[in-house]
Amino acid sequence: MKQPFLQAIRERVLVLDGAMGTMLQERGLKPGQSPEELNLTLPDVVASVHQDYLAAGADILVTNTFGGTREKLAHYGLQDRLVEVNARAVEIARQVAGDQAYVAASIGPTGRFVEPVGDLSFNAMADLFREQAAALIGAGADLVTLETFLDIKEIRAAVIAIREISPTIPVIAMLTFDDKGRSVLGTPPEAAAITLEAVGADIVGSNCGLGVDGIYDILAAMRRVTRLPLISQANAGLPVLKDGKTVFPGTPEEMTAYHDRMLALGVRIIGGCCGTTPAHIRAIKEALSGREQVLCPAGPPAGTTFLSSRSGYVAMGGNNPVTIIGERINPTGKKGFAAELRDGKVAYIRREAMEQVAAGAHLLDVNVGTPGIDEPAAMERAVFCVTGAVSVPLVLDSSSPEALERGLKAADGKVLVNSVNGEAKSLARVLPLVKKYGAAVIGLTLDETGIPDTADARCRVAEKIVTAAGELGISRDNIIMDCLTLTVSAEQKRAMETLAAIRLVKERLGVNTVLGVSNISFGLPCRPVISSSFFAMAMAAGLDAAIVNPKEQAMLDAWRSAMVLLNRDPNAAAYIDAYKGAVAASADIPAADAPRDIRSRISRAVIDGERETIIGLVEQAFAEGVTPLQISNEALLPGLEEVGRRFEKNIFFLPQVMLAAETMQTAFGRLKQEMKGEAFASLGKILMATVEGDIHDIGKNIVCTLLENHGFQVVDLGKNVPAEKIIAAAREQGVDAVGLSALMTTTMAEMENVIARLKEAGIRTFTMVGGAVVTQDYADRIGADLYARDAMEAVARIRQLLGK
Ligand code: HCB
Repeated sequence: MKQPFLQAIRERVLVLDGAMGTMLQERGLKPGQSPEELNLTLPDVVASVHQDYLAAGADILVTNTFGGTREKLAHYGLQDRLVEVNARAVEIARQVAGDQAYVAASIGPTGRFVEPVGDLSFNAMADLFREQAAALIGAGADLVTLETFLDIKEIRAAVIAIREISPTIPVIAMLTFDDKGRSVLGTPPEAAAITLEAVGADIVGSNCGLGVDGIYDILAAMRRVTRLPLISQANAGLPVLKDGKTVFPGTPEEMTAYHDRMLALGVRIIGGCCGTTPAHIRAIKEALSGREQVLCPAGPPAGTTFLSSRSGYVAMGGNNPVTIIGERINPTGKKGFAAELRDGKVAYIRREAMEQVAAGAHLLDVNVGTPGIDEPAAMERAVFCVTGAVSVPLVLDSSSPEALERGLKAADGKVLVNSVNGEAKSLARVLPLVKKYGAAVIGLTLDETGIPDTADARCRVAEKIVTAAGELGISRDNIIMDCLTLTVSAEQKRAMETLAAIRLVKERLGVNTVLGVSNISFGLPCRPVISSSFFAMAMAAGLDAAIVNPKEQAMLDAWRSAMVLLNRDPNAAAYIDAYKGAVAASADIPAADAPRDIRSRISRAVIDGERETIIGLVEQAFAEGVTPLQISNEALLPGLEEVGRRFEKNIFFLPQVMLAAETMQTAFGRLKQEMKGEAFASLGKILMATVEGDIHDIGKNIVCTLLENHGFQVVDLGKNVPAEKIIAAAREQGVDAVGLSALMTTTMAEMENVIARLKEAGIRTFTMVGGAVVTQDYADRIGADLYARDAMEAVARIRQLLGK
């Protein structure tokens, strides 16, 4: 009998096997064939790969089910055989493993993204994983391994789905990172580890994408925020192109070079990914034998509460600076915002999210509770909007469990739920959501009897919350206690009792604390004076987080000075940075340098991804006499260029770029209508396409519009267009020129292919190429007739070429 898996990795480092796909290709898997189908048609071939890895010393054999979700199997018409394909794979691995190795059920990404980045709902994504995991676990896998995920939201949905089926099966969760240390959708390793641990992964780490050195850096970053065992599954070095073939240059010996450092980091499973073979696995096994394998993951200090978003994270408690939670996304007392919520609009939310973060908020509270609305739907909209606009983690604030659950599904990372209280009903409804969706929770020290008068009684309510949470497996690090601020003008004696309660719950229960501060000054003149003083006193009493208006200068002043006085701002660096050269601060921080000129406002709207407001701004520009071309060249394009710059500097990530691109397209749709008014006789017929592999089409669309606008008939084949389709259309339509667009170095080569094939097919039409990375020199090299730097040049040069 084998030891339970999690116990085994506590005692020694296990070796996981190497690449499956390349091994199957060597044994006859043809390009375009489903690797998973071999579980049914050639089980012996699959078994022979497992045998080779077992013989090389692997302690864990990974099933041939990476593409075994319904979504992936459907590409090969195998969706109706899902249970068979997955269960058979477990049986094959089990037969080989016997008692010598564990069987890990592999699950890979679906190839789709979750809303709002993609078009699949959280529920639909979770269903895909639930179905595959049920087949794998039902067939007796010892553990599940989630590999090569690119999107934190997708892998989060996968872990949640698996935990619904089995709360106990060991789950490994791995993302792939690039050499800048981010996943494709912008998630750093720390945020990934925080989110995956929160939803119930037992082991976190990284596979694919990088060699051992790169994976080591990723795991070291994860170790800063988690104490979980880690896994390393590196490629055999970074791939290089040799004689037209991808080759992984890492030798077996190189794969073992980081072992000592990996072990010291608390890596408990080492395996291989692309390019690794049984020889690599044997080298890893040999290198491990005889080494000291003590379990020593240092990890973050106890008592730290971590929260995460898609692209960032926050550490709360301990010696970290007090966390500022922006309170402004709350319709209470804000008629305009409440009206927007009823109309399903999000402009206020986006603006407040950006302004509060710019003013210094580390987390944003999102409350959309107002009468007469569908609160769960509004919560989802708000979460999508805030996560698209800023990268701070969220606090979901609602008394409706339905709205909380919708928000928890919509979120990208580990959020803070606001709130649970000591009432039995609240504990029963809120805590299971916190556990299932991997959140932290604010506990309010009140119960059926109301808010207790004394600090001691509030602490007893806090204890009740901590105990109930503990019974569900929610740790103290994930409970932030709110000892409740009462209005000092009404109940003057109770302000100090709140501060006493903060000290008491921290001392007795070891949990972090939060306060909604502003309530203290209700009913008094010059509220910021009282609020900020109370805030400073609460921080001195040990407060870890505060829900405040970060745009209120007095609050930020109190926070910055308290951080110096409490020794949480080393060398007062942040304080000096904020106030150097400052004259006496006075009013609220103004809305971030609001641009006046309409062109700048349009640029700004593109950068901020304001799809709802962009049309209004374009209309205003028309009214001011700005021409469509000026709007395009002097407002929209500069905005998008800035987006590109921020993307390059890792300030923006793909979701923000996509939002900006959609905003740009929305505006351009309106410009196109405006330009259509000008009719010309057709000067010629031009076919336009973005080449295969490339989905950038904004530039190509602009070229199409300007060509149409200047009297050409345009046949627009769209983006990611295969060469055959371009050639067939050029032949059938008898076009005068074919214009190709490509924006990536990797897709430029496809333009050369298309031009060569047009020539081969005997189609004598002019060819034009363009797109950010293309140059005149490159155009000459691939035999294009002309190159255009921008859309105006495309029109001018086509006219010149065709003599029009
Ligand atoms: Co994209 N992206 N992107 N992206 N993206 C770029 C292009 C990078 C340069 C950003 C970077 O890394 N610095 C980079 C390419 C690097 C490279 O290879 N050198 C890049 C990457 C890597 C990627 C992904 C791989 C990211 C990822 O997933 N990790 C991915 C690609 C997926 C794929 O294509 N298979 C990706 C995705 C996206 C979207 C979807 C988020 C979005 C595109 C939305 C859409 O087009 N519908 C996007 C965007 C918007 C950009 C940036 C920010 C802007 C591109 C753009 O539209 N520019 C761009 C960064 C940048 O360029 N600063 C970034 C504005 C237009 C008007 O310029 O050059 O296309 P243009 O067109 C001009 C001109 O060239 C000429 O006229 C136009 C008008 O004046 N022209 C032609 C264009 N086509 C012509 C054809 C002709 O025949 C003649 C003239």
